Amino acid sequence: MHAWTAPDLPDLPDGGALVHLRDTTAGALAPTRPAGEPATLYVCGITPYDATHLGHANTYVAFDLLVRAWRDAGRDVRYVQNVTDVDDPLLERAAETGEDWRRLAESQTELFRSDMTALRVLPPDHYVGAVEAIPLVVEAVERMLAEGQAYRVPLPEGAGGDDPGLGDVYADVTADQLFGTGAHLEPARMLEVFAENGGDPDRAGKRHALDPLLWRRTREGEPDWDGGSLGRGRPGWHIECACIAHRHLGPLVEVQGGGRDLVFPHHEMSESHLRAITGQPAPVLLHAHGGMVAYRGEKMSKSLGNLVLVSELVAGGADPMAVRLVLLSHHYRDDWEYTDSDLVAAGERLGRWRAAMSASAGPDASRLLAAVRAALADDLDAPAALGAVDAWVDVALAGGDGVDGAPDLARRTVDALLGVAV
Ligand code: 5CA
Ligand code: ZN
Repeated sequence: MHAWTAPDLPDLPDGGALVHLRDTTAGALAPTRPAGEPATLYVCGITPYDATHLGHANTYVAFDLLVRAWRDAGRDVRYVQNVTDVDDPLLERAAETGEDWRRLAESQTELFRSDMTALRVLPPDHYVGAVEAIPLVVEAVERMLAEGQAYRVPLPEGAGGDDPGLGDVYADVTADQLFGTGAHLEPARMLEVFAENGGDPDRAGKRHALDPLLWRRTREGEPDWDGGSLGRGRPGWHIECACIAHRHLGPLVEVQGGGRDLVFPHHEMSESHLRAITGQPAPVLLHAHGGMVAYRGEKMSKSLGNLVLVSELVAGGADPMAVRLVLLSHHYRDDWEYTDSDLVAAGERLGRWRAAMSASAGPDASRLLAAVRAALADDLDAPAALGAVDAWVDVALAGGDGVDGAPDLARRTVDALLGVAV
């Protein structure tokens, strides 16, 4: 499917530094690869059954900073994002409201595109829907079955359409020696989190309670597709991301990203599937996860309904760049709670930046550029970058240093590196 229109990316002098990210698996800061190596990034996209809320936006703006810092450092970035345009929560929401599931997915994906455009998020190079990826999934699951990494589970009564003999297909987690080494959870905790996040530990006929679904055969009232030797059905969630990442990024995903709610089971499972597909023990170099955004005391989530939508803030008159500044004022890995006063403060900050950067002369901005680059290279420390810009703006508004063109360099710095157009 198509992504969205790319915002302009102004040129900056020289180039940025090597970016370090905190790797969730290692629990430590780790260098990304140097210029010369292709930069491959996979970020888990939305399940389009409700519009973009600030939690989603926080995740995509965080990885947008990574893309910007990498490009500034001269890396050749290949960025892939998926859309989970068929899955249980989407089908359940469509069934509840009586809306056609395809129309729901299309309309919410379109709203996401317009939100990302408003927030000046650079689009992925490949934006791929789960439905589009079905042939890849079928091929991978057929191979996993043939190689003994997956197995069939008999269907409940009435499932399977015309061909109930073929079962659903599950991955065998015990076939992967490295399963569990991503999230480092105790077995009991793995079971709990699995059950809370789309897993089915109690499904009769599975070999292991944690085995994840790869292919779900036809069910009454659910869409299904040709599954070749698997029989008609639809893809599981984790295999979708593994297949899309492998197809578009090749054997090594340098960074796999998403919100922290995806550490387990989603990223544990999808990396395990990637090991099965590639035969490589470490198909993901770094796992990076954003914190959770809350509202009114709880994690912002579609299922709880405590959403602050980007589109509603903008429709209510908020400047999208102020919304972006709200997000950037928190470190991407921190958990935080949105309040309306955050937006007011961000609007005031934006006003000060605009005033300072519209002048023709101001304080030398080359040190500002270096400070913003250094902040981003250090685990995408946007709050530190905003602090450096604020310091420059304070001096500028106080009438300091009349260097011709300095405000223009400051403007290009915040646009290219922070995605804030002033
Ligand atoms: N389609 C899957 C990933 S393959 C999915 O998780 N979709 S989602 O719509 O539920 O979430 C999209 C992205 O937003 C994920 O990276 C998720 O981790 C992140 N996210 C969801 N809720 C929040 C929140 N409250 N705060 C921060 N990030 C969030
Ligand atoms: Zn995913």
